[in-house]
Amino acid sequence: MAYKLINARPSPFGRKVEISMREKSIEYEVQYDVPWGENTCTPQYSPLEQLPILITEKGENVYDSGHIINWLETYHPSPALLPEDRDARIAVQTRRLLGERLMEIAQSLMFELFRPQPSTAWVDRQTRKVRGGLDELEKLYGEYTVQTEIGVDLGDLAVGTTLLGLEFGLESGLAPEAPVLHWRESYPTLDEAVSRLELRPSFAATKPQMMDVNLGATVS
Ligand SMILES: N[C@@H](CCC(=O)N[C@@H](CS)C(=O)NCC(=O)O)C(=O)O
Repeated sequence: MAYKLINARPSPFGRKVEISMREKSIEYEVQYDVPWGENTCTPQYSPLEQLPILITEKGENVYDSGHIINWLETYHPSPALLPEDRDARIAVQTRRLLGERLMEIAQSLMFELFRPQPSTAWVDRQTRKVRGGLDELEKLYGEYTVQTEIGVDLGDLAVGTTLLGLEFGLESGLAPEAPVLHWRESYPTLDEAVSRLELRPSFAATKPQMMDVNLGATVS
């Protein structure tokens, strides 16, 4: 197998990379790792010690999901996950940006909530930012229809994996309870858009799985 993806089982970041590889029909094998575990191999491949990491045919290590996806778009341009048209391209990149940053901000909120004495000011600020991102995406998906019969774009990929990642976090107990993370209840347009994305074979084949880690204990 030419490509190896080092991934964490529940990772929305890794899922995003896997979906783009499946959409591009690129064969790969997956090696799972727990980046917070004592025996992690992650530092051998990435100075940032984060997953996912793609090991290419030439043995290069490509890390950070956004960079891996840009790398894949460069070396495997077909099918393109970004449209040619300039306005459409910017619109996709805006949704992508919101989806990617939302995951990072939600992670910052979750880690704070796991601490023995979370800072109220920090929790309020991150909660406001998550809500702001969700409000904006609800608006943007009201102006655009997900067309999963044709394919997915990098915006759908980032938004879908982030929102499904939050949902999986709550269901599995990996994420702490926080009302703002229950996005389906408050955002009907996003609920519908993500439900359509879940029908896409690349999404269906890459559902998050549990990992043997207690994030709360790790953080606190
Ligand atoms: N910006 C990174 C974030 C990746 C990330 O947070 N990965 C988690 C696993 S889901 C990780 O490796 N965390 C370990 C750490 O940050 O120390 C990306 O998009 O790849």
